[in-house]
Amino acid sequence: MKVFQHVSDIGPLDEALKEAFNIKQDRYQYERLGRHKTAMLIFFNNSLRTRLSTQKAAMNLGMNVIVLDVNQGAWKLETERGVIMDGDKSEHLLEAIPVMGSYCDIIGVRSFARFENRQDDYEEIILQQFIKYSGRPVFFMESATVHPLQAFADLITIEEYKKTERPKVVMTWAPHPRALPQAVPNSFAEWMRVADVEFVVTHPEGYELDPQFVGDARVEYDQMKAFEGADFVYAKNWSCPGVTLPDRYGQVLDDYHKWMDWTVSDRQMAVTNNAHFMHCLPVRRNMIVTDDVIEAPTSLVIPEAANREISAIVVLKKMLESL
Ligand code: AN0
Ligand code: CP
Repeated sequence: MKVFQHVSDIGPLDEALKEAFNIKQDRYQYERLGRHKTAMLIFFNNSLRTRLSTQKAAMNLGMNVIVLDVNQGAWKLETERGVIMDGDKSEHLLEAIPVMGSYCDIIGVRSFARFENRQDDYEEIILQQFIKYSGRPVFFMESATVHPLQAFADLITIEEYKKTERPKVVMTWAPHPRALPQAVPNSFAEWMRVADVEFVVTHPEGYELDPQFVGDARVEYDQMKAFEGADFVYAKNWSCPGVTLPDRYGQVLDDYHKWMDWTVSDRQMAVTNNAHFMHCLPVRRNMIVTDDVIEAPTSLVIPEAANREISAIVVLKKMLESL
């Protein structure tokens, strides 16, 4: 595997899941595979889970790991070609990327949407440059539009906790005071459409996700109706994807106070099939979800985060095998 961006990159999902559960039995069984190989994890944005779980995964595979926080100690990077660099940026990505590539064998990059220009974000201009100029396999650790390590961990978690062959999985938008990316819901939708689940998305009007991810998944604008009989509730806020409202791309459409009845609480959970609650974290309590729901025994947020180590091992293993 040379790029890990889309669900299709990992191959058949049943085989990827089998590999994940095999690794879960003994997460150190491939500790010789990564000997004398270096993983470089590059962060343009903050992280807790991705940073720790991916680092741990690489160490489990016997790799050396280098973590770079671009905004803490590295030179400020220009990303656009043709710019006269007379501002605060001391170095260009076009030099920095091959230099970083020369010190490692596999590169992971976190670079969120900038919300300046929808086309730039959706064309993944930063990650595409890493793919083109690093000379290394590149995996996405949340880019402008996708977060596949998260979606894979979510799928592993659903597979572990499902009580029926084909569970109903509801992804619900929830209120948030600041504009958040669409990467998590995009990838979750993309992966759920391939997985063997009944998938429903619910959000207020204006938050329609890009069709390349959500496809023809059922969209239900009535949140309570969407929750009926759900086996898993996956909450996430996202800003306007600019699909039905192109001028509002990356914005919070309304004062969040108006949408507080979308906060996942016992009221909505009561109409589900005793659903498990999921969220990728970090989560703002009593905005996205109430204390009671996230603390309930049916909440999966901690095992879900723990599965990030497993999804990262599967992905790094596949990349190591392709070197
Ligand atoms: C990010 C997001 O919503 O995409 C990261 C989630 C994994 N969340 C925040 O920036 C709070
Ligand atoms: N879920 C997730 O990716 O968390 P971090 O932003 O802390 O890495």
